[in-house]
Amino acid sequence: MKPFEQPIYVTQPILPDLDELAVKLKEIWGAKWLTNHGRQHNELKDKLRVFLKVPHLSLFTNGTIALATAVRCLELNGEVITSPFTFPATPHVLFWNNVTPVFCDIDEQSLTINADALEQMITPKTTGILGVHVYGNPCNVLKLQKIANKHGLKIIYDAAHAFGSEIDGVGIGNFGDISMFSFHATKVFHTAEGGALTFKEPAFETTAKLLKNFGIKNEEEVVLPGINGKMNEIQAALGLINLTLIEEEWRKREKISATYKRCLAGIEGVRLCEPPSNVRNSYQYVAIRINKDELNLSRDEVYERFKKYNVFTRKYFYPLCSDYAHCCQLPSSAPSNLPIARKVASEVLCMPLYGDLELGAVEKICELLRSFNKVRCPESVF
Ligand code: T4K
Repeated sequence: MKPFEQPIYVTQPILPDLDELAVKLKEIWGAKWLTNHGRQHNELKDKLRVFLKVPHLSLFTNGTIALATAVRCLELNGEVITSPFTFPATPHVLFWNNVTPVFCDIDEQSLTINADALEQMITPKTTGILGVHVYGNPCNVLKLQKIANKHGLKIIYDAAHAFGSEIDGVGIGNFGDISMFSFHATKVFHTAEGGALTFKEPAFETTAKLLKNFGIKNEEEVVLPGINGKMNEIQAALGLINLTLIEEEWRKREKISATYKRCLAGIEGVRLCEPPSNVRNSYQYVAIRINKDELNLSRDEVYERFKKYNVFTRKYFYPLCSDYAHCCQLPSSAPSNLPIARKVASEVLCMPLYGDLELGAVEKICELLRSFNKVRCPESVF
C-alpha cells in the first residue's frame, strides 16, 4: 500500500467560516472591549452552562490554569491522590500549588483511577482526589464520592477530554466538587486555547472568579493571591461559533469511530477502548490497545510503521507521569504500585480522529494495521 500523500495527524481542529468569524471580530472591534469578562465571554459562559448541563461555570484562558485554580480554590494541601496515566498538566498543577501528587493505579477497563486501590492510599496528609476522565471515559464517580465523603476529601475531575460526556444523561461536570474542561485546539470543542471549571457550589465559582482575576474584588480591594486566568473576547467569539458546529462534528466523529470499530474487528491483538453503554461518548479520541503477543508487534512498532505511511498516531499517555524525572522519586511512583498503568501505557495508541477525516482513509489506516502483522519489517530495530 502507498503512503498517504498528506500527513494524517491524530486530530485537526474544527475551523469556522472566516466570514462568520469576521462578523464577530467586527463586533469586538466596535465594542473596543478585548478581555476582562466582555460580552462574548459572558455569552459563551451562559451557553456552555446550558450545553454542559451544569449549574455554575467559569471560563479560563486554558485548561491548565483552570485546573491549578481549582486546586487553589479548594485550598488543597499536603497530598492529593491522582492518576499517573494522564497529560503532564494533571500532576503539575499540584506541584504548582505545593501539593504532593500521590499516584494510584488505574482500572484496567475504564483506564481511570482505581477507586479500591485509592482508598488504601489515604493518609492523614490526604486532602483530595484528582481524577481524570481519560478519553472521556468517566471515573467511578459514585464510589469516589463515597470515599471522599467518608474521609472528608475534596474531588476535582480533570475532564479535559470529556466535553459533552454524560453519565445516564447527567452532564459529567456535575460530579465531584469542581471539574475542568480543556478548550485547546486539539479538543473536540475549542477556543484555540481555553478551558472552563464547573462547580457544584456557587461559592467556589465566586472564589474562582476572584482567583483568575488577580484576586481583585473591586478597585480598592484585592482579597486573594490570584493570577491572570481570564479568557479573552477573541477566544470566546471563536468558541461561540464553534459551539454551533459541534453537533455536526460529533456526528462525523461517530461515523468515523464506527468505521474503526467495523474495520478493526477481527484483528487479533487489537481492541478498542470504548465507554460503557450508559455514557455519552465525547468522541475526543479513538484509542486502541495492542497486545504484542497476539499481534506479533508491539505498540511502538505499530506507531513507527504508521509513520512510514504518513499516519501520525499518538501514545497518549506514555510515559506515565510517575516516570518523569521530577516525579520518579516519589514513593507512589514505584513500578510495583502501578502495574496496570504501566501495562496500559505500553499498549495504547490514539488513532486519527477528526470530522474531516474521510471514511476511506479510516478504512485504509485499519487495512495498514491488518497488514503490519503479516509482513514483519526486515529493517525493524525495535
Ligand atoms: N489534562 C489532560 C488530561 C489533558 O489531556 C490536557 C491537555 C490538559 C489537562 C491541559 O489542558 P490545556 O491546558 O491544554 O487546555 C495536546 C494538547 O496541546 C493538549 O491540550 C492535550 N491535553 C494533549 C492530549 O494533546 P500535544 O503535545 O500532543 O500537542 P501537539 O501540538 O503535538 O498536537 C497534536 C496534534 O494535533 C498534532 O500532531 C497536529 C494536531 N494539531 C495541533 C494543533 C496545536 C493541529 O492540527 N492544529 C493545531 O493547532 O498536546
